[in-house]
Amino acid sequence: MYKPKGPDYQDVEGLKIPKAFSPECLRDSLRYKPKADDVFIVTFPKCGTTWTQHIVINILKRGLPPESFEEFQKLSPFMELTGPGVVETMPRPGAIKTHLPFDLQPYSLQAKYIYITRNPFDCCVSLFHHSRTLPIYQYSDGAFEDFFEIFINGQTEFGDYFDHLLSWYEHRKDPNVLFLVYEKMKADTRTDVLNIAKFLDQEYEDMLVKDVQMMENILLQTSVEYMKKSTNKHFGSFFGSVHSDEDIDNKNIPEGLKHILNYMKTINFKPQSELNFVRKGIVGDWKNHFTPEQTERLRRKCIQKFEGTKIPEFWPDIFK
Ligand code: PPS
Repeated sequence: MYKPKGPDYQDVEGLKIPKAFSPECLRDSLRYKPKADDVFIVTFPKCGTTWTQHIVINILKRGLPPESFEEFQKLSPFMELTGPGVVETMPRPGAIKTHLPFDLQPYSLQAKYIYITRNPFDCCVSLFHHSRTLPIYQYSDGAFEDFFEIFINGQTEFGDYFDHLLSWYEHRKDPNVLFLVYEKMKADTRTDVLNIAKFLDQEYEDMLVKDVQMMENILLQTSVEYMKKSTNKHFGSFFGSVHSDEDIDNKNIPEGLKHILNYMKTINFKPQSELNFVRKGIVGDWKNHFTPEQTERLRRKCIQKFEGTKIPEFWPDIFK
């Protein structure tokens, strides 16, 4: 029987995560108790997390981009990867990244949650490239036809795309949830930057309305081209390189990152100085990947899963 080959994952607490991640960091993250001033940026992977993180950080820093990749990671740690210790010591205001479905997300009515979704077709393509690009997945030879099966059957990291989205969609009108759509944010970034600012604090929205130049700077500093330059090199030096024991011990980095660097010593890969983490950042790249049969199958799955919701209205080009 045909068994599609997927990226290297592991099951922890019923959730698939990359095999390179520390299981303890995930377990500890699930037990994290949110603080009243916590802001979480939550997504299914590849739906616009990094973009939203940069927008939030630029707003919190009043128009300045993160000074360095290290500062970005400190201000916006990926909790399941680093472990929650880093969140406890995060400089505030900051914003915590997670990829958790609602039922697993550490939740408090006092904390804020920004959820961003993206159409499943482009999400599937983006996650396919992500898995091929990062050596930890051991998937550089992965085929799209295999990955498509993994995605449509809900066997990717962080679970089923549809269940993830539906779990947060139910909460889209909660006062402590801001629900965003990648394609809408792409079409009118300015409006969503203002929405995010207002959600963080009315003071930030007022600041951006008043300071037109600051708004322009933020739009520039969170553009795909700008982020390619500021991000991809750093991903290469971290996730595309072999690190010595001494280097790992000396690095002042969280346990979860050390776990990954140690894992990388156990696998074979060709080091790369740059990784295309910020890749194309466009809408509709799926048309370059899907066969007519795959398009029809995923469309049918969407219709079945989104029944009774207004989710198809997010993507009128796909669900005419
Ligand atoms: S991750 O690994 O889950 O954190 O990835 P995530 O950041 O959610 O998604 C990566 C995709 O978002 C694109 N991207 C952007 N799009 C628009 N504007 C900006 N500034 C931007 N930055 C990143 C990135 O290119 C990935 O999409 P694809 O389709 O692969 O290009």
